Amino acid sequence: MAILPIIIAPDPRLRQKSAPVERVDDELRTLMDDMLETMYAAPGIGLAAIQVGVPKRVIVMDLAGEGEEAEPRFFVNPEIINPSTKTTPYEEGCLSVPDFYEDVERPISCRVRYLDYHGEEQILDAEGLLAVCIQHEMDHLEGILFIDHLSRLKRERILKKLKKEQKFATAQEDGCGDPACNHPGH
Ligand code: GNR
Ligand code: NI
Repeated sequence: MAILPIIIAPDPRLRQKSAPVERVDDELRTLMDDMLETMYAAPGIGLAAIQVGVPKRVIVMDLAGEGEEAEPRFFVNPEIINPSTKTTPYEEGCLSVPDFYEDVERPISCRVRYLDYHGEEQILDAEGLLAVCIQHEMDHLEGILFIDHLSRLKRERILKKLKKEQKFATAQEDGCGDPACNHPGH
């Protein structure tokens, strides 16, 4: 198992559309195991493969609370069949948009068809946090982030802050701790 680096916005890789998986084999299961370990380490409750740079339609999830028994879930080639017309807001976050939390309005429930860890077809009726998380992860497979559901002003503000933080982090790696540093190359 391995912890993989999580891609942070704005990074064009997060905007890719992920491709369907052709076969659920041991190689794919290794990816799913690594994704799960990466998600637990972050920590997060869901992770799409594109967040670790793999443009495949694969999602891992575990909604178990602290102190509860782990309940890992794996979704390959998921499809949402019948989202409810009724929607509800939920305060979302994203490992690729660290430290920002905003309400997003989504269908309150949905049915999902997918392949599980063993490549078996499954159907799941999702509501509550499960429905929120599945829809958030399905968005990732289309190159969509939760901030795309916000106003343009809010989204641009968040992306600007993320860009600035990453610039600062890079400057520090280069041996410069000054965020106002204008040296060429910073
Ligand atoms: O860890 C996560 N928490 C979360 C909270 C509310 C709505 C969605 C999520 S998913 C997120 C992990 C993540 O970024 N998955 O793509
Ligand atoms: Ni996310």
